[in-house]
Amino acid sequence: MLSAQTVAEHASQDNCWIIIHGQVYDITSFIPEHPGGSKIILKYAGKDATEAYEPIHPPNTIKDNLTPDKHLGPVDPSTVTKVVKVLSEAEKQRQVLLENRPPLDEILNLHDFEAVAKVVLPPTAWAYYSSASDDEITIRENRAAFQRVWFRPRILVNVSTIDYSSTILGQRSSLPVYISATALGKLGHPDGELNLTRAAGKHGVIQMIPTLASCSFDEIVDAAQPNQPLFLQLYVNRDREITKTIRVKALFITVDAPQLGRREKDMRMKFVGSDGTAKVQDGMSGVKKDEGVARAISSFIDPSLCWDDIPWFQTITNMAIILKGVSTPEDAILALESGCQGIVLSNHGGRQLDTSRSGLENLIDIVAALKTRGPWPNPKFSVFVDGGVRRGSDVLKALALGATAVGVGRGFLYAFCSYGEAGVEKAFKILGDELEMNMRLLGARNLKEIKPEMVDASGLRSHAGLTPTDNLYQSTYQPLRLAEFKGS
Ligand code: 173
Repeated sequence: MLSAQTVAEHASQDNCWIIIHGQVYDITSFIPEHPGGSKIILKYAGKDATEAYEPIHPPNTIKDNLTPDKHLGPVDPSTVTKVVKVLSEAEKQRQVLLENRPPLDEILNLHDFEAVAKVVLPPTAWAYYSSASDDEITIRENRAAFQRVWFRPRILVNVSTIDYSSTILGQRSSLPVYISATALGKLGHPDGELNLTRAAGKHGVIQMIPTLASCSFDEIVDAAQPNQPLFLQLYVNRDREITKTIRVKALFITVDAPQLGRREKDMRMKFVGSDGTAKVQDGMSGVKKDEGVARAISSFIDPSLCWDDIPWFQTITNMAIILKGVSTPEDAILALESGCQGIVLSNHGGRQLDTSRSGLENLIDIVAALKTRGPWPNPKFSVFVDGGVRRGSDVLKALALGATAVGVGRGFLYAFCSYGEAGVEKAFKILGDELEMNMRLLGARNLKEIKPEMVDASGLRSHAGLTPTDNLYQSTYQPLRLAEFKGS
């Protein structure tokens, strides 16, 4: 077994070993390729890098990027001295804020979690999670769209008992909501995605495991209750063989991200040091400036994925196949005709094609098109919506317009970043309470009684007057000057 002292002897650019999770790796040849730049790796040359590595790398990143001969075996734990991390002033302040966050009792809605997360998250985590592409118009439209749909409540219905439980892809769910995949949970909380798994297991909610979870697939499955259903998000890997090894109930294939969108909040973090001040730009560090956390780890995504590949997926799995990221009736019909079991109307939380429409708006055309091609609702074809869902009333609007269920990503992510598993449980409770009250006020006792007539979506297509402020443009634009008068 290697001793930590031996590892420490390999601490230079042309001879560099590091320790991650008790294993020693020779990363010398990988240094120039490291998407985060060479400087950051060299900081850990000859040392244990686990703590810095873990939150921003999915579990097998190092193994997948090095040939087996670079894996030098375990380090003798008795030789490793724990490095005491020196906290920056900004980090100390953040930890004080985290300790002093409002008690969970004071959280009244899902927006509150986001407000707390914004304060308590490390800046890189907040930037990665909250960022959306380009001018961030679609992310704002996702919220705005719900606000352009109005209720038409029915009165004098006996609403003493309300039941908002649902069945999603054949699985019982206590809410008409599932947890949508969001990557890199450990950036925001040491237990990462397990917070969601555990809370979901307790409350009968279904979690979609992200391809790029911080926790391994096995860790998540082990944290689940014996019969807890799980869905799986799939980014199709360039190496299709890897895809085969994964097994779950329903496969949500991401189809809106052949290349990741530019999330500029995330990208700019490369220019900020851990103390919040500007990083020295020496031009030599090898940092790819066009990549934030997300793009840096996205090179495995296969941009050649196309409709012709769907039959192949159908041969390797009996799971339901759902296409995540459909926006048009044309593609919805193709998905139906190619034998998929459903679609998610999603714009990837506004993180992909900016100024694409909201899933809620697309739902209208897509439901109309699907009605021409079979029974409606179609028990064999589910239509999910995600993006901007924060309230029980949002959920009801989507259901009224024909959605089978809705996905919530950031809403639950911010809940666990701020309060761990208890936060997620609270988020479920809030959504349940909001659903119950709104269904009572709407005159619907169960989800079947939520009808299209209960909403007025006539304004949904109108984007007039709702153009979001173009922040970047407005702060750089210089107004034209008027003609100058002599002597004035
Ligand atoms: O939205 C994302 O950030 C995302 O889907 C992703 C994809 C690849 C790597 C990391 C994140």
